[in-house]
Amino acid sequence: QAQEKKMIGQETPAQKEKRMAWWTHDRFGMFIHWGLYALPARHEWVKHNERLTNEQYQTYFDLFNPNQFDPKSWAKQAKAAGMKYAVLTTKHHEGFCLFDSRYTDYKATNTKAHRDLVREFVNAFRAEGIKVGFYYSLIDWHHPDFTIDGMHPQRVENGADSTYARLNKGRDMNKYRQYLRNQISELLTQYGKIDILWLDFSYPGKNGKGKDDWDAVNLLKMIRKLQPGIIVDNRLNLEEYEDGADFLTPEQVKVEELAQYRGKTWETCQTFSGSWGYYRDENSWKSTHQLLELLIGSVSKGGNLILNVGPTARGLFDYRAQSALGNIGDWMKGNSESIYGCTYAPESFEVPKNTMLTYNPTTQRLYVHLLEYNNRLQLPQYKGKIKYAQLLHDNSEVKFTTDGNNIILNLPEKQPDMEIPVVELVLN
Ligand code: H79
Repeated sequence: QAQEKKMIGQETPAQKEKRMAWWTHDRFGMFIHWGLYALPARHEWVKHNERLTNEQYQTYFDLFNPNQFDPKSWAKQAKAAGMKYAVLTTKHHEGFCLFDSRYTDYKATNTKAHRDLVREFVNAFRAEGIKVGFYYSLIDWHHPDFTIDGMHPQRVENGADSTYARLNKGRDMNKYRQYLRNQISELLTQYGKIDILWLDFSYPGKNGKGKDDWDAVNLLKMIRKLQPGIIVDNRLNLEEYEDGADFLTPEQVKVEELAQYRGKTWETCQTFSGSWGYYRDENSWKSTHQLLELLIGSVSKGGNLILNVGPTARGLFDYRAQSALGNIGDWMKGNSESIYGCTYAPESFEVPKNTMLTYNPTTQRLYVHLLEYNNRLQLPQYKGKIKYAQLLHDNSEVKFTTDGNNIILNLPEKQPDMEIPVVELVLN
């Protein structure tokens, strides 16, 4: 039954489960996309989208001055929102390094920041008991050896092979591969224990890049050797290997589409407003209800959610992000038991109308999330399966009656002051 796939290392499934136990339990993390793109404040792909040259982009390097950078405040906000791990962009596609790399001058220490921003992030989040992860872009639109491909800011639309060959004269991917290795090695040796490595991303095919361009097998071997406990995403293009990735990464996928990942190990990454970097004029901010649906929906399908913040160029979380995080925290304060350690419900429990279910296999509690409030909630075919019911946030009893094979919950007339109330069911 189990598909035979090649192996890079020799970890057993049981060993992998143990290595990933904290991550699977914790369910909820913070993504942080911060870089020079916070200055133009119109998408982290601005260099690509507007085909900016290195020279044009240099303005942002020269003016980068995050004089309100306070990672302790970031960490406190993440913790208050109930997030258990955080992943920071140490370098995004633009190539700018937030850390003090020996292998480039294109780094935060050479800007008005004059500091290793990655080190301060690591220290601040660790101090709050939050696990730390590094996002590192495989793509690099600044490095002189990274070849111009179909996604590069200097790409040519429908360019012939000969055109690309001419454009790439003098660029040497061997050197870039070594740079990649060197920098990842720095990140995994100079900052203590790193819990997650989030590499982004492969786009194999014509005018693309994939595993051979990164020397991905050897890169992953090095990563595992330097940090044996680390958890690595699936964007190295090593799909042909059983152990080429630790988790799948559905990006900005709708809640309804998460069902397809059931039974796999995955984390969906989501944004507040669409872009990942700070985007001043974006008007598509999700409501608290939508954000909570993403969190609950992920757990109800057996996965994690990593929710992104794009700090401003000065180093602050934008007020809209602060307020969204606060609202999530308000909900988590009363209801986090339906998130941590939870997964999808056993098949024998039908999902009641306008609800999402999560289940804690250890305590055997079933959680019914009331997306649209109705004080008489029907639990179809639940007769005989339930011992007791209560609201999760205040442990107040919810009485119920039977109607054929169904259970009817008699919830309070008026919705409790809670964005999405949760009923906790003690099972028979
Ligand atoms: O780092 C974040 C994104 O920048 C990166 N991965 C997450 C974690 C990523 N976003 N999208 N993609 C990778 C896939 C590429 C999408 C594109 Fe486009 C569509 C590139 C060009 C068109 C999105 C829309 C980016 C620019 C316009």
